[in-house]
Amino acid sequence: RPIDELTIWDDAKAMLKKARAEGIETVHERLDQQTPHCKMCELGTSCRNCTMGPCRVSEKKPLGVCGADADVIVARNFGRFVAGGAAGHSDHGRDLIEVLEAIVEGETTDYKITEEGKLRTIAGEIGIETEGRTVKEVAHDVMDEFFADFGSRRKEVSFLARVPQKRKDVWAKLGMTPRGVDREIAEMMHRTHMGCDNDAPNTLIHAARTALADGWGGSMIGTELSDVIFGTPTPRMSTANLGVIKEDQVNILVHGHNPVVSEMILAAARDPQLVARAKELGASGINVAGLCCTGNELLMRQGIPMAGNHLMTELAIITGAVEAIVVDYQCIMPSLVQISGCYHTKFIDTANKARFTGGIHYDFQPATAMTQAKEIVSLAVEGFAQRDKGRVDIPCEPIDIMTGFSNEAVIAALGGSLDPLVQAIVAGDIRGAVGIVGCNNPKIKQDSLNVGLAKELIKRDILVIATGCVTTAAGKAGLLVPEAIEMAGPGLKKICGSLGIPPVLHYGSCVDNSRIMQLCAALANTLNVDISDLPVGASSPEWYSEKAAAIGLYAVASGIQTHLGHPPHILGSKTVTNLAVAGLEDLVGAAFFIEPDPVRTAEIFDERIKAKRKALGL
Ligand code: BF8
Ligand code: SF4
Repeated sequence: RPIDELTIWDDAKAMLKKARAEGIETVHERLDQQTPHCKMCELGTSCRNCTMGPCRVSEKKPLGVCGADADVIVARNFGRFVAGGAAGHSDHGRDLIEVLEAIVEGETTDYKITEEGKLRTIAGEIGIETEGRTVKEVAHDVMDEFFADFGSRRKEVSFLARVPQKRKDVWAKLGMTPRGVDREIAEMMHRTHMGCDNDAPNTLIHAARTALADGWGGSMIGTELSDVIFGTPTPRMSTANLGVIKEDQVNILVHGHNPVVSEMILAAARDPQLVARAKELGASGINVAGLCCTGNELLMRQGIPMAGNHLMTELAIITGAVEAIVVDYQCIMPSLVQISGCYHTKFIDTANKARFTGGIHYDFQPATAMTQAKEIVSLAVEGFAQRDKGRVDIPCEPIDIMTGFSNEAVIAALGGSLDPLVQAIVAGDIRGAVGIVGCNNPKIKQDSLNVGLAKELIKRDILVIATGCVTTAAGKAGLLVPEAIEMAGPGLKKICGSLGIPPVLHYGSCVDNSRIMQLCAALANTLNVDISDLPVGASSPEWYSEKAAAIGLYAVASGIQTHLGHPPHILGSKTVTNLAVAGLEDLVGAAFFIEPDPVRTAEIFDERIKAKRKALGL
């Protein structure tokens, strides 16, 4: 396909041209090789769950060897897909509990409890005594409580304390209340074994329960403990696009999701000895820039620059100016090892659960984190001498962005409570809000929908909250700076203008979608309504991953209408598809809608927001 059809960005186009000139294959060429995809897999009607199969069901052959029909097979496949996403987020959350454990047990001094106040607030919310107790005592109990949230012995995960009672009643009635994070994921694997849950709607209810265990369990724990350990984000300025890579510096890209590794890399990169060594080798300093969600984590808390989102990860290396790419887990294309091999770039993986053949491996542990981080940064610094200056091409100047909108920061900006936001919604200056979240997908022109939808919504006085890979897209489009109010409708322009904030707020990584859930729950509690009564929506226009499916499903199950730019692999079952796009509305007060056009998507959100406002008497 011609490069102009692949992306809306000039920096991406320049690097795709360079890749083609240098004979380097990217995600786009590999997609072309894989197209057309298997139709059965696209429809979700192929099953490999046992060795009586694999089976592919169709009108001609409607049953698998065991007798499973298309509904059962599609529901099982989708259930496992969601479980994969919930597992990713939640295992990330568990890693934060383990870091907290290492702090409490005195195994590490590299990590600390930075936000004692937040730790005590969380403890109070989940029923842990804080009065007259030391921070370590409280942290110990929080750690135990969160570890227990992953197990089997609970009626509900701890953070359900945040959920409006009306919503909890909906879940209880449907058997959708998430009990333990690992339990729901394991039960999904059990249910989808041959000969278990052979009733598609029943499987989907459990898929929703699994997703809720992610959104209100694993992800929420991940976000909250990251704040406790690394600090609650506050508004700050930074920059984005490939221009953040610096020709005269040692460039280290952090990629993946968990701040546990990337925070330490950033701290090590500020070590005076390493900086001095970089200077000895002719660099002016050490530059740490972010990719994807671990980039978002560091951007929110430390203001590091963002080199790019999912489809920029290969292209960042192709600048030829990256000494090292340091990864933890999730969304790291294995092709990055191959592309690093075409340059002097060192590919360094840091998690035993996410190793890459051909990468340099560190078994990163809390007890040795800073020592390991310094070794990694040192590898990058020494690599500067091997850079081939003739192959360096940094295609643009960076663009300014504003970041750091945690709920705490928003409430502080509003003067201490959500009331001014509620008043702005009541007055109609802010008609509603939509979270645009998730990924890039090479099947879609990169960021065309992410940016297109954000622009259409703010025009209509609908506040946009961005997380994950949508962040860099919104940033590059100039939407994450206060001046972007010029692209917004009059009400949003007035409110954001008076607060000095952009009409698109960066709320963090994908795990941080839990911040949006918490905000919705707080708004619903303030108004004494259910989340499904709020004039809000969610969208993942260019999603690709299992995690995005889990996020979409927990949003819907929490009562938030959710848009997807393209369908998951469920269209082979009418029962499953109808449930997803309609039936769920009756059950949980929200459903998915699939729409590839951003203008039409904004219209659909607009209609829904109008109806919700009317029902609230606004
Ligand atoms: O968790 S948005 S491509 S990086 S899955 Fe991945 Fe999608 Fe990016 Fe973050 Ni989220
Ligand atoms: Fe085929 Fe049933 Fe086995 Fe799936 S579980 S592979 S449909 S026999």
